[in-house]
Amino acid sequence: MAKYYTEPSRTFTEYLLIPNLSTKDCTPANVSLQTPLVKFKKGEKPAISLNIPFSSAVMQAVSDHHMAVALARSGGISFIFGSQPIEEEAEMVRKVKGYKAGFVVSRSNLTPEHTLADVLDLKEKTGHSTLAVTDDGTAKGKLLGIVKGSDYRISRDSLDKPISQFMTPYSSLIYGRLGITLSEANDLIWEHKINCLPIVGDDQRLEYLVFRKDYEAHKDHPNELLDANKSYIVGAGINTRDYKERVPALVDAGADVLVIDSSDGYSEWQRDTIQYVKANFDVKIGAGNVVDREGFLYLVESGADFVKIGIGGGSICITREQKGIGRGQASSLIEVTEARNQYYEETGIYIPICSDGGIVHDYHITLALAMGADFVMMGRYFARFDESPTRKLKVNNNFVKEFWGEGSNRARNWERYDSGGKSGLMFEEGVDSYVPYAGSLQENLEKTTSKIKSTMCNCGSKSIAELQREARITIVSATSLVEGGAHDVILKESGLSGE
Ligand code: RVP
Repeated sequence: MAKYYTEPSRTFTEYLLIPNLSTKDCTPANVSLQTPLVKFKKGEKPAISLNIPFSSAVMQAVSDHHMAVALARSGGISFIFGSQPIEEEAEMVRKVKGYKAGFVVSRSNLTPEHTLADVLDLKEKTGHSTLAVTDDGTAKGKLLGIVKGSDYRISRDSLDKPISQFMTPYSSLIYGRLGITLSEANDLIWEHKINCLPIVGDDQRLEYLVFRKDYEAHKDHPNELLDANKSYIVGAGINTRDYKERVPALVDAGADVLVIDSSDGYSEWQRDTIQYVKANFDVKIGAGNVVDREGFLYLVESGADFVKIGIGGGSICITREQKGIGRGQASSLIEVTEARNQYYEETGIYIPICSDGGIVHDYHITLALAMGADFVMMGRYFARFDESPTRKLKVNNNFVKEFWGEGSNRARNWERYDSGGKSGLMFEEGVDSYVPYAGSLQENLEKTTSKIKSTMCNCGSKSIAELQREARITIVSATSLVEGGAHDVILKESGLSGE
């Protein structure tokens, strides 16, 4: 006979946190959101920790190299989507690893033979007013000069004037040598009152440009998630089909951590994939998704460095409707956390849990952490920002961004839903949708993290570990849910949105 669970499967909205005593030192400024990303032994430190408990979903509409840089800059991690050709995914990883905070590869380049008309044309296209002049017009060519707005006068100079006649030539340029630190570069920028410092390698090759404004931005990101070489940390999605080709390429590109991306991770395919990676590479690997104790322990015993929880709760996910599998995210987390804590007591090995999908309100993140998650993975949340890879459109007079599920016809990521049969997507498990455009990642993250910290202070917790230990959580009744929002008043239009 089938096993029946006595408790219904519940989700975040059905729970609330009850405040604990807030001591005077428990202020948002004293709250740390640092959290382990990968497993570690009692008394030791994890090889990788996040500075904020946020990861962006392994999705075409969410995690490309731009998102990865922006999120790592704020202290979290992106997992670059794996539903693309291997070389393209590896290239995105390479771009993140090659991105030096503050050092940018020049994106507007011309040769000395180009003309003022070409300069104006490129400026119009890119919006960059500083252009590098190289022998071959590429970002890594021999640097021959720089053109900035003050080098020409549109009213006087003829449009066919060659760049060689008005650029600031290499011999008069202030430049830095490759290997210089960002703060040394900044000193040169200040000393010489310039806005842009080219960084030059052997044979006068242009390597990077450092802009005054980027240095300021760098100082605004104290939480940056960097590896030992000061490159941003990045993750990448893999599947259980082509891992023998995909993993070597991703490791070679510099991926710090991999994750097997699957809607149902309780499978021998996942075990084989983890064991292959562990036997051949020194790279961390997370696995999932599972929703119960058995699935969790299976992946842990297979060697997973973290485990991802959640089936069917994603905003664009229709797996529950299509296949009738899944579980409320809160119930999954509560059961898996218990298994994780017991495993820790028995073995002294702590396995981080990632709560994936179904975060609708910011407070759901705090609840997920209180219920035992070490970090969350979000798709919809990040899809709304400038940094997500999709188009921003105006629909019914509102700005929106496109957002589609990996199981939708649009993404055709059949490997994620693969049950070992024929390759190809037989039916959809995700939808194609819009999400309201919400602006920049940094601004939104600041707002969300300040809410989390504030709630943690209410709960008397200065760290996520403390919150997991001390939180008191209650189920809410359907009637008290109504009382939780504004009620029995006539709402005025408000410009201040909740999220
Ligand atoms: P959400 O944050 O609620 O948008 O959920 C994102 C999660 O949804 C992903 O991390 C993934 O686990 C899941 N997903 C992605 N595509 C699909 C689908 O098409 N069904 N589901």
